[in-house]
Amino acid sequence: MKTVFSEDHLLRQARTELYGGQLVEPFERPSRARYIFDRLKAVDLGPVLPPEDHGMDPILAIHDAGLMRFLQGAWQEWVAEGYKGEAIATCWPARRMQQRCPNHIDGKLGYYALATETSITEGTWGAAYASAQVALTAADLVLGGERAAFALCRPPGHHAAYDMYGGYCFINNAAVAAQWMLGQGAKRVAILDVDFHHGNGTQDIFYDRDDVLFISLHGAPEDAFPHFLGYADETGKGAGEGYTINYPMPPGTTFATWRKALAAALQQIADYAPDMLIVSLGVDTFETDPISFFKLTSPDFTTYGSDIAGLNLPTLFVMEGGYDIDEIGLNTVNVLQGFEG
Ligand code: Q9C
Ligand code: ZN
Repeated sequence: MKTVFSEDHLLRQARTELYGGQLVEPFERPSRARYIFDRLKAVDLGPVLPPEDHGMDPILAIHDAGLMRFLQGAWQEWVAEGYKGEAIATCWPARRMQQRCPNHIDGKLGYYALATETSITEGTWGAAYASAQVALTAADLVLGGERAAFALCRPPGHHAAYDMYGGYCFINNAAVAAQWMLGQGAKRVAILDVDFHHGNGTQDIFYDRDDVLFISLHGAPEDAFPHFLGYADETGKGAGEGYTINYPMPPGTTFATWRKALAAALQQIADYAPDMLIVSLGVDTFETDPISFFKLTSPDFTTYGSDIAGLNLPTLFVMEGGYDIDEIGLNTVNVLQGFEG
């Protein structure tokens, strides 16, 4: 399997994440990508290619132009205000307040952020842009006839909604790739989100559409981030009714339970008969992930990679989360190797 990867992920080197009332070293850190890259090389998964620049148009086909402009300028505005730390939202347009974008950087951060753990830093936009180009270039490989490709994206994307960033995500790489596939001739695309967290951004983007089926397996919102989306009764709206499917699962969920949800999801994808499959691949379902509560073991990742291959669909894997960094390479590449059989 070919991988697409950009060193520009290194532009995102945040020093702080707001966690447990403290500013800690972010869980989403540059070494994640290096460990995955090292494992790909160690098992000789296949060639690693740089991204080709597809420009802004495929990104603006998914995201609000205001959000993209904001992400490009936020750091400069923050510094100009004289602030010393990294840019973090501190106030929100909460219930019964105006949904209008203010001028002040503090107001803009609150307007566009969906959570406060994710700081914006000097290189954040450059890394997010490169990550989206990685997904687009890997999508081209699948469009060009490859059985599968791996977009080693960093930063991740599935929490980024039409006009919101957060949960370590700025541009929804999987959604950008799906829309690109549709523009290049695919009639229907399925997105299977196996990251521990609900893919709220991807769901939001395609909620009223029937040309993208979105299925997510995740920690139940009662107990897990993003807390305000991902319930089983969210099934799409309008033309999209029935084309969003959620499998929320409780703390302690083991592979046996998780795999039953996956089997149901795979059947629903087969029934939908898409031209292509995108897997939002987060390995934070691992038993020792520091911020998650599922109990998958390293061999389980191989097993479910093989399950996904059973669909026999052209498949694009897009990297999302996974924070047990010592094992992130093994677990991620296990999925890809399991898929290849
Ligand atoms: N107590 C991704 O995996 N904070 N994002 C969780 C846990 C945010 C995860 C706090 C986690 C975001 C792409
Ligand atoms: Zn996650």
